[in-house]
Formats: sequence, C-alpha cells, structure tokens
Amino acid sequence: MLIKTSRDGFCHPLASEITSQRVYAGRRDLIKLMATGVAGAALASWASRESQAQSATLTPRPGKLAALPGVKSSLAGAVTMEKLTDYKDASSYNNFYEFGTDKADPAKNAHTLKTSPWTVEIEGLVKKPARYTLEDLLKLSAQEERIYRMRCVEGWSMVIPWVGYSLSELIRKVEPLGNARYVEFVTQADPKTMPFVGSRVLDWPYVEGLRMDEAMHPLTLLTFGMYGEVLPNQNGAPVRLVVPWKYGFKSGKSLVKIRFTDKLPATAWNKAAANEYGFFSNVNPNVDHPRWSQGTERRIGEDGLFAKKRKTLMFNGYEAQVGQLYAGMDLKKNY
Ligand SMILES: Nc1nc2c(c(=O)[nH]1)N[C@H]1C(S)=C(S)[C@@H](COP(=O)(O)O)O[C@H]1N2
Ligand SMILES: [Mo]
Repeated sequence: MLIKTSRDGFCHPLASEITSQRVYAGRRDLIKLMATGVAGAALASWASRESQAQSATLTPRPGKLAALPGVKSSLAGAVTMEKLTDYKDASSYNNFYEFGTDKADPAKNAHTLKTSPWTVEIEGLVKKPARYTLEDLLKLSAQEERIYRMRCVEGWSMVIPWVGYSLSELIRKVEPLGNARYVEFVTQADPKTMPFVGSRVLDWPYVEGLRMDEAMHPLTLLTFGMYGEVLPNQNGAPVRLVVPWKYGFKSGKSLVKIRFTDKLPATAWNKAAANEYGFFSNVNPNVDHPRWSQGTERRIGEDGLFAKKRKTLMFNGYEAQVGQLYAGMDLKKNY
C-alpha cells in the first residue's frame, strides 16, 4: 500500500511548485520542438555545452548548462507532489566516489570529467550489440520529466525532476536474447579525469546490476538531465540510471557499458561488503542495514533544528508500481 505522510504538501502549492509551473510555461515552445524534432534543440546545445549561456526563460537560476526539458510523464508513479529538493542541494550533496568520498567532493572535483565525445556500448546476450553515441541515445526516444523520490542507503533522501526515458525503450531496440536474465551497468573509470579511481575505496569500475524485469520496468529511467537541464557532471553526466524504488547506489552514474548476461552481476558495493549491500537493495524500512536502521530518512533541505525525520516507505513509495516484481520473494534474504 502506498502511504502518504502529512508532510507531503498536497494541500497548498509550495513556492518551488509555483516556480516550476512558471518555468513550464516558458518551456512550452521547446517542449513542442522536442515532440516534433525529437531532441534536435537539445542536441544543438549539447554541442556547445561549455560555452552555452542558459536562456533565462528555461531555467529558474542563472547557470551555464544546456536546456533539456522533457514532456511531463503520464506514467503512474512518475510524479510525486512532494516539494522538489533545491537544485543547489541536489547538485552539491552527492555520492560519486570516483571524485571523492565526501558529499561535497563531486561538486568540487567533477569538472574534470570529459563528457564529450561519449559512447555507450551495448553488449553480451543481445541480438543487436551496438555502440551508441550520446547523440544517438538522446534521439532514441522522447525525453520525459519524471519527479522521483530518491533514497540513499545512508538515510537521506531528495525529490528530483529527472529528464530521460524508460531504459526499456533502449532494451527493446537491441533485442536481448532469451537467456539474458540480468543487465550489468558499467560506469566510466578514467584515472586521468576521475581523481579517486585508483584509490582502494572500491573495485573500479563502479558496476551495478538489475534483473531483466527490473531493467524493463517503465520506472527505470535512462537519465540525461535534471531540473530541465542536462545533468551536471557530479550527478552522473552525460547519462546515468535512476531506479527510484532502490537505494541510490543502484543508480549508476556516467554509464559506458550496458551488458546483458545470464549470471548475477558482481556489483561494486556487493563486492566491497556483501553483508551490507545485497544485489536487490530495494528500499525497505523493515530490513535494517547491519549498522543502522532503515526505518526513517532525513529529507535534504529539511535539516533545520526542528525538522523531523520522515518514515521511509516500502519500495520508497513505489510499491503499487513495483511490488509485483518481488511477489513471493523473502526480502529479508534478498536484501
Ligand atoms: N559511478 C557511480 N555511480 C553512483 C555512485 C558512485 O559513487 N559512482 N554513487 C551512488 C550513490 S550511493 C547514490 S546515493 C547516487 C547519488 O546520486 P545523486 O548524487 O545524483 O543524488 O548515485 C549512485 N551512483
Ligand atoms: Mo547512496
């Protein structure tokens, strides 16, 4: 059952919602353009990503990232009415260990990440293995905006308007073979541009994995942007995964390979500490991490003196959408 808390902000529009409505009105022309010319406008701005000055009507803040709006998703579960996390918090409180282990490190260090040219290799048990350029990936399907709750295994959460399309769109194009049971996501590991690759914190590259039905679930988002713009480097530019019902670490950043396999992928965090980070890592308030409770969470931006912790929801609030995937499974064993 999907339980809403009283702090969800359903009754009155919050300042951020009013702002984003104004932004949507300003974006209407581009959205139309996107619907017809697919990602043409966004592609043009990708080309000059560094120098591009952000059009004032398309963004609530002065910035230099290229616009990447998406049409509002009609997918059930893709929009929460909760207050959006401030862009500033979402882009300065990050986990991206390739750039350091402190939450502030990625925003400080990730400017060295080289996001162009970029390719994503599709390989393994698949009929049409391919090497997609970022431009091809952007054009493959229409960009949608999905407002997802994100919950880190460490006990904090955010609400972020992501831009992308369901990973299933790409998977259908490449036609996995009948024996493909899992999808492995390999991320960039370049010691020249990522200062902590080479450190022993993790076994690089950072690898994540999903079961095929999880990867095909419409909520699983191949993500190119957030807040109507392309992803900032620290959030996993130029392309990452977002799996909203799982702990944040399942959402691999800066993807370079998507591999279809018949074996359970060896994931970076599972290799680092198998008893703490299982393969599934579904958000589950009833299964504690061995060193701390998973029953509550701290919403980033609400950390004032009197801010209460929020109750963590089963499957991060996406139980109606994804509960069926785990019917009959012992979630204490399959954590
Ligand atoms: N390549 C890579 N992807 C990663 C991580 C990482 O360290 N490296 N950290 C994960 C963790 S623990 C979280 S909580 C989310 C954070 O995403 P955000 O910074 O966009 O909120 O990214 C995930 N993806
Ligand atoms: Mo995380």
